[in-house]
Amino acid sequence: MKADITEINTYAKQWIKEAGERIRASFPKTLDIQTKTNANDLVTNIDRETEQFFIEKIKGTYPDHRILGEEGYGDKLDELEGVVWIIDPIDGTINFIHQQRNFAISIGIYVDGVGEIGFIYDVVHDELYHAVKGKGVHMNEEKLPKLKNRKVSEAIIALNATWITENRRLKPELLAPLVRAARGTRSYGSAAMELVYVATGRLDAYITPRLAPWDIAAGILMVKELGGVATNLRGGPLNMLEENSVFVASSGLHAEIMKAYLKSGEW
Ligand code: 2AM
Ligand code: CA
Ligand code: CA
Ligand code: CA
Repeated sequence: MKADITEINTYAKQWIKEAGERIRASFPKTLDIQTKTNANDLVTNIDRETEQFFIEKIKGTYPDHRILGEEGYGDKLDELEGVVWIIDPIDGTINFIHQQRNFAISIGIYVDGVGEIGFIYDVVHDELYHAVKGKGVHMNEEKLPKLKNRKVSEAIIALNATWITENRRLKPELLAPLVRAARGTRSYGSAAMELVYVATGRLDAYITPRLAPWDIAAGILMVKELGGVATNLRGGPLNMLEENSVFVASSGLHAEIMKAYLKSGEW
């Protein structure tokens, strides 16, 4: 069976807009918030309901498609054959709870392990970022230009300071020279939005030691489609079946940071 990418794309867009409408409609209501692995690892009824909404739609239309979703209502996968929807129903749950902004729905659609379609929906701003392999990236109807290459000295780099404390996954002694050399650092608390910001040029790079496939499945397609590079911190490929460290930037900046700051491989 050959996947009809155009049809899948049309349905996905319709469903993600509908899911966004439901999330916006939930704002006045009280959230049911629960913890997962620790006191700061939160999930709400809206995360769960949104994932279940997508699963019902996908399974109802495409019973043979499989789903990898953060909240666990999808399938258990150990390979990526066929059509796989990689879904984060709300990326940036803490922001969703505390700020009602800086969160997004993220969906990557992979066929036999190859990323074909990526959607990241900034629900609050009604901004739908949409990549189709070989056809570029759009924000709503507007086509995004290719990434600009900036030097480290002119770059804004997304980095979360938590990672220098938590098991020192980003070693301060390795990171400090890069932080010092860059124009600035930022942290937004939503990997999907940080990847979108790299795609739009609001950020020049994003470095983080641990993300799940649903955090990055859509966003890395956008960055790559615009000429950027997405690897792990060692410069190797990203695996959509396990957690990865992630380093994303325009190609020149990626090479410069890899060579001058991440080269030691002590990550
Ligand atoms: P979430 O909001 O969907 O949980 C916060 O800096 C970013 O890291 C968010 O994209 C968040 O996604 C993600 N995140 C939170 N907990 C994580 C974990 N245990 N492993 C990997 N990514 C995580
Ligand atoms: Ca989560
Ligand atoms: Ca996430
Ligand atoms: Ca999530």
